[in-house]
Amino acid sequence: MSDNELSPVEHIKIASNYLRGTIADGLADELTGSIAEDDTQLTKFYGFYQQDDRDLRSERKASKLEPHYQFMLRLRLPAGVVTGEQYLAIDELAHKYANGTLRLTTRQTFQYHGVLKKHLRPLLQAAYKVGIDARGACGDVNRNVMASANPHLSALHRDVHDWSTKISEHLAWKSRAYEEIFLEQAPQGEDHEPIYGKTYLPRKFKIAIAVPPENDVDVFANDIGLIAIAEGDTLVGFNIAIGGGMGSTHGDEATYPRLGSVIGFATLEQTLEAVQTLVEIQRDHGDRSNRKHARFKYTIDDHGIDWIHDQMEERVGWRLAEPRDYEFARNGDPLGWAEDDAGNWHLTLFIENGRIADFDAEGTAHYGQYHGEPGYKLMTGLRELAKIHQGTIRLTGNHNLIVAGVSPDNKPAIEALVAHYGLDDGSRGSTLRHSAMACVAFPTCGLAMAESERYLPALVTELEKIVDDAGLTDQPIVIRMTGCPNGCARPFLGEIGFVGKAPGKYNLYLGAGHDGARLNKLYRENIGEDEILAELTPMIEQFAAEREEGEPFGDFVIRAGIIAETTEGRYFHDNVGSPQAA
Ligand code: SRM
Ligand code: SF4
Repeated sequence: MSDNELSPVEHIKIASNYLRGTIADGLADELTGSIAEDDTQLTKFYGFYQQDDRDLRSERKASKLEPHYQFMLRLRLPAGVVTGEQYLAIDELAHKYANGTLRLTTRQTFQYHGVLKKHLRPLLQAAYKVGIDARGACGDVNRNVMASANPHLSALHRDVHDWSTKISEHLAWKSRAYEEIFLEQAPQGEDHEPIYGKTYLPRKFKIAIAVPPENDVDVFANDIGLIAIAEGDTLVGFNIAIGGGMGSTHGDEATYPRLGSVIGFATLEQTLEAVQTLVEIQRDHGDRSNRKHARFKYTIDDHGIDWIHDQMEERVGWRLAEPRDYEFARNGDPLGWAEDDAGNWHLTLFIENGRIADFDAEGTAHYGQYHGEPGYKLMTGLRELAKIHQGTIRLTGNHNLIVAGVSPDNKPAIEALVAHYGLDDGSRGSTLRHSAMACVAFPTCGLAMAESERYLPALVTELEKIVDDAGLTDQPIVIRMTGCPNGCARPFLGEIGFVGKAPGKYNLYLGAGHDGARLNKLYRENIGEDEILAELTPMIEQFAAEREEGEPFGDFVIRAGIIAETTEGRYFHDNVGSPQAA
């Protein structure tokens, strides 16, 4: 490819001297709250994005002020595991350097919002002191490696956690720019990126590990999904699924969500080599001219799975074995207490939309920007819990939180705090609410077209009435909402998916698999709350009357002829609407 055909971001990477750009100068410039435009592409590799407060945008413009620049900072946390001590440090930093809230993400890590430029360096230094960095949390490299969080198969989960860390370290970018710019360490010789080279990857890259029967990480939404295969309690290898991704653009059928294709089985000895090789195939063949066509899923669909096998064999000298049998039951989190095989306890708590905050008597946090239950001291409650907890804290891919490894002796004290602060161990909110997930969107996300995190709770309240009236109070229906089609809460894996189109308007998608193994399909376009409720009410009533025993909602809408099945990502845009209308 000639240099002229490369996308602007490729040129920025090439000229950056291994990601340095002019970031250090930008941090020192006190005249503006922002950094240079080219550097905003580079800082993603360090885990942070330049944003502005969209709630204040028009007010600031009217007052002829620059936008209220601030940064979102995401930590790298393989498998989403921290100690109590690390949790306390993360909580403290939210108050000291961010907006006093924490956001659990859909990929098992913590995000800070509202970080001012002058606070970026101190925040990253303080996180580093407790053993946490943000290297590669965003950017054109491998991102946070996810792993099944549900602890009920503990021996396997320990192994899988180790694998997520191993892969994360192996694929982390290596330039010393992170240490030099943010930890203020002296340069040490030449930089070298053994896997990525100077231009890194054409686009973001994501890896997750699932432990069947739980698909709590939505393994098929990743560029590489590893499905743990065990003999008894012993991990023997992984089925490898490739080419998952959610991102798409409204009205552009060349873009589409795609679920990973299971291409084979790798033994433990082969796994790291297989993963690195797949990353290298994407490095060498991914589209570097058009970022909308640059994810691994398009490289795969353009060349075919056989080509991937051939490429792998050429590079490593062996082929993957046939995939082993596996079965997923669901992609949600079972809430509440679970005991493991060693007699320890794990408590999964529901965190609505992943937002950890203390809500005041009016039910708001951070100057009214976030809404929750009036008087709910979630952030304080979790902090108190972390103070006495001796095990780890694990984040889930559904932005919930697990108090993991509680000894029988410590369990009563944890239970007392859960009761005191009214934390939701599954006994408070409805089944429907517990199955719902929203992306961040307003006020921080620069790409949001509609509200998501701040609106979904109210919509769920309306849907709860319909579900209760239909006698389906205990029926889990996976609901996903995003403020745009980039897909950050994996909306195309919702049995009911809402994707923002404009303020107050959403596309409604139906029919994903309850186990995260089938995409949904567009049912209605650009509709508001009244139309959403009018569409869903008869459908939910029909489901209550006609469903077969154990039949999930996503399967029912297809069997009942309400929506056509999406069999593959590239057919996502076919038969849109009802099968009758197609
Ligand atoms: Fe995402 C961009 C938030 C998970 C697909 N995502 C963004 C940005 C950074 C907006 C931007 O580029 O300016 C959002 C920042 C919002 C904010 O204010 O915090 C953002 N994404 C998030 C998080 C925080 C949503 C959440 O509610 O938790 C998730 C952070 C995960 C993490 O810890 O790493 C998050 N994003 C995802 C996922 C889900 C997943 O990976 O399982 C997806 C779909 C899977 C995929 O990658 O295809 C996802 N985000 C995107 C895309 C579309 C990528 C594409 O292939 O087209 C963008 C836009 C882009 O990259 O151009 C995006
Ligand atoms: Fe922002 Fe869109 Fe991602 Fe939601 S899905 S956080 S609106 S980029």
